[in-house]
Amino acid sequence: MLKICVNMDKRNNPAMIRIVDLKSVVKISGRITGNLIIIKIIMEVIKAKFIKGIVGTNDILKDKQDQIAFIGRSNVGKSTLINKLIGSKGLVKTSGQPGKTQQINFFLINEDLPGEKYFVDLPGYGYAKISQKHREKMRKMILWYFISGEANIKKVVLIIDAKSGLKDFDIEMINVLREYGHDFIIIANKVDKLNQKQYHKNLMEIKDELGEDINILPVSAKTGRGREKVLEWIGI
Ligand SMILES: Nc1nc2c(ncn2[C@@H]2O[C@H](COP(=O)(O)OP(=O)(O)O)[C@@H](O)[C@H]2O)c(=O)[nH]1
Ligand SMILES: [Mg+2]
Repeated sequence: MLKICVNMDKRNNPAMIRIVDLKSVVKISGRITGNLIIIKIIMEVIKAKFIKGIVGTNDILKDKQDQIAFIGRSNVGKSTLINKLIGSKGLVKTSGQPGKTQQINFFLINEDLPGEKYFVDLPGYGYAKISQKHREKMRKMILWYFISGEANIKKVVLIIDAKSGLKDFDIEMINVLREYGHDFIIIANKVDKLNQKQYHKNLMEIKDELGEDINILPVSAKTGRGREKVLEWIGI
């Protein structure tokens, strides 16, 4: 919770706006239109720590804390993106061995600060070198997390590779997220690998496939492009 105090002058006009807790606020801008005060507050990830990894039902799911879920196929850059968002190089293990993270990992973001929440890193799906049986187990665990209703999922970040576009698993996930009413965004990562022409072509194709109402953001976890927009959407 962010506390904002507005001191009124004698004519009841807002004379001074004071942000009480400034610790995770990095930029504030404001304007007054008529009797409306519009304030834009950009916040930052100040701290992040690993809490635990789970493989099924667990007490942490019942925690009242909001969860922001990150999901994507193996190797789309999910770990790199989470690290970029939290400003850490190595809290989330990126992998020369994709598919290594086979748990649902909970990270606590901005503990005791406004916007405190969990980032939940789900296992990457589709790593070629694991057995079909194991892959199916991962798929079921991912679906259980979104369908069971046990987790307090506030928002979902679905990451795809902007170069290779939508795959079967992404479509399956999007259908599940729509069906269960989750608020989600699609991040087209690795746009730094595309030239201008490919960029427009690939983004158009994705939009054509999913419909105009879809929330899609071009991002590069490598260069940091789109980072602020993602944080803003997440509600940091
Ligand atoms: N060019 C480029 N490479 C990226 C980007 N994000 C991740 N990568 C690379 O993609 C590979 C897989 O990244 P990782 O975060 O481990 O993927 P994950 O399996 O989805 O967690 C690594 O070699 C990363 O350095 C990006 O935005 N641009
Ligand atoms: Mg990973």
